Amino acid sequence: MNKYDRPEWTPDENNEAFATYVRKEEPLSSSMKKRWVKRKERSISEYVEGVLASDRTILAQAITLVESNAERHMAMAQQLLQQLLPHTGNSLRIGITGVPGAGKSTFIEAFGTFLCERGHRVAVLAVDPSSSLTGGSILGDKTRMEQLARHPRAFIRPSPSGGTLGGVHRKTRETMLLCEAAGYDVILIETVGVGQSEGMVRGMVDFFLLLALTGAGDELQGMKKGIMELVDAIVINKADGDNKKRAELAKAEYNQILHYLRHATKGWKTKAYTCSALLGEGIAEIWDVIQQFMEVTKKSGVFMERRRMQMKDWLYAMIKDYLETSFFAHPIVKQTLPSLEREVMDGKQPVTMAVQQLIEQYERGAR
Ligand SMILES: Nc1nc2c(ncn2[C@@H]2O[C@H](COP(=O)(O)OP(=O)(O)O)[C@@H](O)[C@H]2O)c(=O)[nH]1
Ligand SMILES: [Mg+2]
Repeated sequence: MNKYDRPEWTPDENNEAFATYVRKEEPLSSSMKKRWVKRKERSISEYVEGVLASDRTILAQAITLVESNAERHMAMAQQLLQQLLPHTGNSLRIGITGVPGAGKSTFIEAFGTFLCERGHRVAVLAVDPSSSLTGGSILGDKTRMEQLARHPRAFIRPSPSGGTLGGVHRKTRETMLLCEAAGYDVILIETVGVGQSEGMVRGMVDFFLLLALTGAGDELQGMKKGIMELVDAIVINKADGDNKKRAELAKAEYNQILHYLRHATKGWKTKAYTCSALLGEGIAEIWDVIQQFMEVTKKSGVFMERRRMQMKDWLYAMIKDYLETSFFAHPIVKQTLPSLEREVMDGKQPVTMAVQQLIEQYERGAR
């Protein structure tokens, strides 16, 4: 011990006759530190007020709450959503899909910035059903939307990871509602996983856009017709430099095929367009198309009807998800299923009978 660490009048050694001694400061143990640093938890009303006041820090924390898989947080998040619900729904929800490398992030950067500059407030979310494996997707992306991320009117949130009860789907929808309550009037949702998230995103947006590339011939062959029937516009990106002519050709090809396909939205003809997300060309035209779409579908009632159906679908999806989770977690199912599975695989029991047997046991146990 250094002589400056203690008063001169203390004895050299600690001893019983002397009740106090000066102890050298010890570093905080990690558990102490955790307790020290842990933020005081916000109350629901603090969240509500913060989100409604468009406080970005509180909005981000509210989203974290919604994304949490902890039961206590889920209960809080639901109370929060309940209170915010009257302030939601006032945005235009746009989904953007396309193969990796099509330029989705670059497009969102250009389109989002364009909208911010016109006075809109833009929230960007990503849906990636595989993100629990790969980790935050937008941030791991090559294109990081640096310009948009710095814009005071924009809010970017990477993809949540799965977990129980609706996982990614529920979290993205609820995050969207929080952003709306915070005053973001355009929500852009980028799909990241290929081929698994299109249906999910279609189920939560008003306008769905497919970014495509030239070399359409091959791509068209490989592209599932199904996706083309889900979208409200096909935008051939990278229409710049040498690629410009080919993009125009691809546009014509797509338009020809679209002619024979079912349209995703009643009363709206899905068409192909070109743009260069990199140069910002064609972006304003796409915004015009989306505004036309809004006008047409709001007038015809298709817009509101879709939103109502989306809520209904969401309800049923959540019920199914809940039942599935609770079924497979039930002790009787957990106990019986492995042997039943073997019997079915070995051909000793027909599948239907095995299912019936399992359900009967489960229902008896659940009663
Ligand atoms: N020439 C050109 N390149 C582009 C354009 N849009 C995106 N890219 C490039 O294509 C690559 C993939 O873009 P990214 O936005 O990350 O695609 P994502 O995987 O669909 O999100 C990047 O290197 C971009 O710079 C465009 O309009 N023109
Ligand atoms: Mg991307």
